[in-house]
Amino acid sequence: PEGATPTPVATVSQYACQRRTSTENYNKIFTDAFEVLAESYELSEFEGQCLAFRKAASVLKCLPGVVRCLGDIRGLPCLGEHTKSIMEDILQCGRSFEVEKILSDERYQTLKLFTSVFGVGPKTAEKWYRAGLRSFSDILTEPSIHLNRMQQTGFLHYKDISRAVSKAEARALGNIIDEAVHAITPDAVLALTGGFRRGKEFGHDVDFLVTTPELGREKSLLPDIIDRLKQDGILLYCDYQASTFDISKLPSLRFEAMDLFAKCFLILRLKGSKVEGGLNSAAEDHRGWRAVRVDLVSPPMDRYAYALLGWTGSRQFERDLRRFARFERQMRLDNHILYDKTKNEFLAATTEKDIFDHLGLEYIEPWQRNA
Ligand code: 8DG
Ligand code: MN
Ligand code: MN
Repeated sequence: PEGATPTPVATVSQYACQRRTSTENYNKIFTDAFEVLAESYELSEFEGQCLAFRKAASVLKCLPGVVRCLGDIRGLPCLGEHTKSIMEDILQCGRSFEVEKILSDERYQTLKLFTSVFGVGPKTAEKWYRAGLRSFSDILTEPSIHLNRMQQTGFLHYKDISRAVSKAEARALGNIIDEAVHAITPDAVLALTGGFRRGKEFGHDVDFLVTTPELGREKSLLPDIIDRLKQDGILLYCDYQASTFDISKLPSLRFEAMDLFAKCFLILRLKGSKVEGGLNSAAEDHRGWRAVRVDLVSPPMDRYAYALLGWTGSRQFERDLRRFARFERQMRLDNHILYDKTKNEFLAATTEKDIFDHLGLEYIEPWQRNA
């Protein structure tokens, strides 16, 4: 209201790694709108604008309540003129016309549909769109289109894979992986990572980190797990990438988001996943199983803390950890190492807390990393 004294807002950092962001998002109406804009810019390869909207959404996600007027966001970082005008529309009309225009755009709709298939990235989607294809049946009946194995699997299990994975299903998969790794090596170390480690109720996949205390022994771990899952008859798809990580070449490593550890992107057959309350889809009740995406990464034990921190996410949290290290500490952080450019040395860490300490950051619990 007119003349109201502005409420003092505790300073919110521009870095997600200096904010605590639980899974509770009071400003979904705004962050959903920003995500549409970010996706639209991403599909048009406007990286800067895409990132700007992702950053803005991330800032709103850490707020302890609903934004009711533009005054509520005064002083917050990462909210520019464009984001504010979108918020103003939503505050005034309950919706944003710019977002609605994107949502009804044929190109956006088609690219979103195509990239929702496992194995189809923005480039392939764009190529199909330019060829005049608009639907799955267009793609599947077009004789000139060759689908790779990943895309064939994506179409085959489309319904299952696009349905969210529940916490109960993640737990059931955890038990399956746990049994497999410990049958292979009793001293195996298994950790849940990704969104479920951050306390999310649903996810698009389930992410795990597996390793063993014996250095070098982890090299055969994923192939052995994959063999077991195959023998158990639950392996529907497997894309295994062997490690290209070489510690002796560390100083020349490029610092980037992708890591060099052994990993595999799987689709597993999960039996009897009953949702409490019995809200199973008819198809699942009929079959008694569903297909689920599972990611496994297997770093050597001395890289455990960095890998765990890197694979826990969220993506925005990871991005800002790296940005903070670089611009505020003259350090380089990635999934393998933390390097201090001033001291010219690699910093050792056995826990995530060690890494936060090196960076001079307060420890942020996994469930506070939903930036
Ligand atoms: P969701 O599955 O519930 O949708 O969310 P999520 O668990 O946060 O996302 P994710 O796509 O499964 O990624 C989890 C973390 O793993 C994320 O912080 C990024 C990180 N990650 C890497 N390397 C790779 C990689 O090569 N592929 C993928 N997909 N994720 C990677 O550090
Ligand atoms: Mn995940
Ligand atoms: Mn994943």
